[in-house]
Amino acid sequence: MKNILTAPFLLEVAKTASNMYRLGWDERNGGNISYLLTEAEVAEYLDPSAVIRTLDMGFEAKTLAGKYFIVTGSGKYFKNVEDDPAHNLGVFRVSRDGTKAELLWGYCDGGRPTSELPAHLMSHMARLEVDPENRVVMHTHPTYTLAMNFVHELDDAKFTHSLWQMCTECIVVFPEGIGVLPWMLCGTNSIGQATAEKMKQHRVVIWGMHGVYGAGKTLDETFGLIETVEKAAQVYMLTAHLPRVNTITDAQMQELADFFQVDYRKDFLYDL
Ligand code: 2HA
Ligand code: ZN
Repeated sequence: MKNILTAPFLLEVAKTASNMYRLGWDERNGGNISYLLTEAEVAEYLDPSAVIRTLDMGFEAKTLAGKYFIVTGSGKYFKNVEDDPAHNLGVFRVSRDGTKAELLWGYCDGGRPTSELPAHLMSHMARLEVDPENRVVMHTHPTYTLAMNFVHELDDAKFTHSLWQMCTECIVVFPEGIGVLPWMLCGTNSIGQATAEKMKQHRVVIWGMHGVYGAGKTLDETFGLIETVEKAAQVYMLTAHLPRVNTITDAQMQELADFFQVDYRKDFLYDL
């Protein structure tokens, strides 16, 4: 069996965490990543029958039963993942009844998956319904997106419209718009359910005055999605207090969406 520390999926999660840390998005233990793995991928490195510990998840993820994930650990720092994957990451399978995590590797100081596991797995369930190729859910605290939460109305259409206006390519990158939740207590099943509900329509969900969730087929795609939202929020925050001289009009956004043939949220354009 191959050494899991050389597994491309592990190396990519670790590299992504470092990248996000260096962008200033994930202070201290902020942020978490979950990545759905195939059994074949896992079996190259681990014996799927060798369960180290079984952890109660506190919710039911029935449609994920038997599925494998690599997930950042609770209380762990993105800063440290790359140097010490075994303490900061874990690989587990969701039990047959969907309520437990069967740990195969990692969390080696007795740790457990992120406290945001409900939001992660519930989001995976919601996204898989819409896109069977979805494999990644990422939570992070990008600075400008967070800043914008304090000065902009927390409304799906209005928040999306403001972001679309800030970078020409935004409407092409996230044509379905973004979902926005009010401030809610994090680490709970309720915020998990609310996130998953928004994830039925959007790959990006803002947690009001907390951070953002992104979902996608690959780590690259998901990171790129959040990066685009954050870039737009940065431009918004750098210009919000200045007189607006030029703007990307709704007609121009419509032209972009038509040209790139994306199915955009038409009700998020015009007269907001
Ligand atoms: O796990 O970001 O939302 C650290 C967090 C909680
Ligand atoms: Zn958070």
